[in-house]
Amino acid sequence: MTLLEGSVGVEDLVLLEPLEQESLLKNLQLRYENREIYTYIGNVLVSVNPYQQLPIYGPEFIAKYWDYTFYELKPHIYALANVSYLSLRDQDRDQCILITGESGAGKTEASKLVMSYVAAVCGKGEQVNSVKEQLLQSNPVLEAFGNAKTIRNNNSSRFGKYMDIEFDFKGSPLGGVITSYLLEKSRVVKQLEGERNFHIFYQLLAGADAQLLKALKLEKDTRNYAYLNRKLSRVDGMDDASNFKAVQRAMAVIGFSEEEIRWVLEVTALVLKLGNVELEDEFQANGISASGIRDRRGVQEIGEMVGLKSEELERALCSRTVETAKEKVVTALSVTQAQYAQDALAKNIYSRLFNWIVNRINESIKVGTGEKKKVMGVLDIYGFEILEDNSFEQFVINYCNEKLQQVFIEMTLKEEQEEYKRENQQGILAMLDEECLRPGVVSDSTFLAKLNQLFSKHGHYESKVTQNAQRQYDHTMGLGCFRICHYAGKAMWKAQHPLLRSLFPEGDPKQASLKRPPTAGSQFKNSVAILMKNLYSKNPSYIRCIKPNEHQQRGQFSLELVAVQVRYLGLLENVRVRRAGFAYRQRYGPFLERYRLLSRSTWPHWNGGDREGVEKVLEELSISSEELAFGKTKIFIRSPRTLFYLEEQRRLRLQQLATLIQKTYRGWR
Ligand code: AD9
Ligand code: MG
Repeated sequence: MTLLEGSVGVEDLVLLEPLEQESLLKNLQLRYENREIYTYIGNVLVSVNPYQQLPIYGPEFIAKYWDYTFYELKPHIYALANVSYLSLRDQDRDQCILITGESGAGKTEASKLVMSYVAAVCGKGEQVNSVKEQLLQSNPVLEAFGNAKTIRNNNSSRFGKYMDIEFDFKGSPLGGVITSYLLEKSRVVKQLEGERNFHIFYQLLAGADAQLLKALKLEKDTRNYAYLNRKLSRVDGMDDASNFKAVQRAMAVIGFSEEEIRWVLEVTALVLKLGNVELEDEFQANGISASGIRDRRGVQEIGEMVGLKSEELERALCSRTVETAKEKVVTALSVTQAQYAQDALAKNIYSRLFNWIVNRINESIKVGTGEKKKVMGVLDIYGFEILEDNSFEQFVINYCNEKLQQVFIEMTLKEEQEEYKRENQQGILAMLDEECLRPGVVSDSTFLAKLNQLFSKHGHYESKVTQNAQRQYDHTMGLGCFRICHYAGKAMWKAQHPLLRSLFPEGDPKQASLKRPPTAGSQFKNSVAILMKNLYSKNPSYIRCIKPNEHQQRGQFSLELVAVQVRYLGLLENVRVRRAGFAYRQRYGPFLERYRLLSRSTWPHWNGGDREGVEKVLEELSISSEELAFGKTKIFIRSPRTLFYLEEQRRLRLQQLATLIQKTYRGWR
């Protein structure tokens, strides 16, 4: 359990010799094959998805990582969570944990591990425990409504999530705020082959008892629903029925009333039933085609369930009202247009339901404004996706990922600079110049320019994807389907159903305005901008997730696939930047604890200060002063070689001590 463990590669990529793309990949592979999925780049955690339950997350591991400092144990997500939590609790610094990686790389699992670690170590007591429980139970609920099986991931997040967990001054959790980003609502009406709709639909059909199904006028068989991919109803290893029970329990724990839970299920059922409404050509007058509803039963059932006149719904689907300041024009829609309106309505209802659920959870977990809070934000977005045909949704997903990459670059660099500044005002920057791997690095902006240069070589990340996506984006913006939604929204507001009605406030004549609502694209851009600002104000920790193979299989490590990710995550550059400064930095206390056995002055007893102790040790080992910088709270070591040397000396010394003890022991006998 050291920084370096020969047989399983280095635990910190900063120590890699030689440092190249190939050795970096090999190191990750070697570790992966030895079930070491975590590796550091300094304080950044690289995590390779194991696709199997590893026995490293139990309470005994939580206890261990709680007791030790960062570099004393093997790399672990708990170590990162621990540092972040302690910095929040003891240094009063707001935190954020940024988790990136492509679809299926393990971001959502990582975010849950962070949350469960923090929940396990922060605060005690009945009140605190119930807050923790509410925060943790938000996960199954949001996953049921916001995750789906995709080709890449059986439990793929189809929305972005940022969660602030708020603590009091002692570090006990008070509550939190969840922000969700643009749900992929097109999935509600259409899925690719091999993919499913959102989990909740299958959970509901599989898990509801006969009575509930009857009340919701649903049939158990997923094949009866046009909006569910008929070829695919089950996912291996996923128990929809028992997950349904878990979701209902979780909602109750969070504080949804029985009535609210029923409303949510009714609106979910409504979406399924809406998809089954069949439209047909009704009449052909003056060469204009118009649509009508083939079988009124479905529409009537929907109407009964949500208290809406079926004519109202029919009108919402089959005609369009365009309002201008002066007049109101009603036009009949062709079948194709009506089907479009039908899908748009279903998508709208579902995505608004999702937002309502997020808001409802927030109501339960929100913290009074009067209290002074410390905050830990956890960001888990949908992963980078490159499909044959990138749609608006892929653009949004990738846009968010790119922004995040930008945050990562800027913040890691800023952090490096600031640590030098904090620790030692002069000297260090000058020392950087000569020997470092990237000479001439003097400011954030030159650093950044250099990195930009490096990144632009990986053309598919920065330029090509962005440009393609931008075209898609502009195209989508031009569609302006809002008017259709607008009218359907009015019809939904007329429903008696309290939840459904509240999802469409624009239907209220008192609220009605002709102002064009902001487009999804501009809303998203704004919310990402707010998010970025929020992240910049916090102390960041990074988890870089890597997907080892395309088959969701344990034990398979595809060098090519990982190489692509290592490249666009910029891991090699990350290690270089880190090494350009000092490879290793550690607070004096823990460093002395580890190495004090190497000096006669500090072993076996040392009564002086930590920093003086460290000086003594390094002096006695004749480590060149060029290799070292003494900061205010930390020792900096320039090259990995020096650290290798220290470690080797320590190993020899431990052996020596062991022999000594054996001899003494024999002597006693
Ligand atoms: V997406 O962008 O939302 O499509 P994620 O979130 O990156 O994606 P996720 O966390 O959902 O991926 O991980 C995918 C699957 O990998 C999980 O459902 C688990 O089966 C598996 N996984 C991920 N991390 C771990 C882990 N630490 N231990 C065991 C894991 N299994
Ligand atoms: Mg996810």
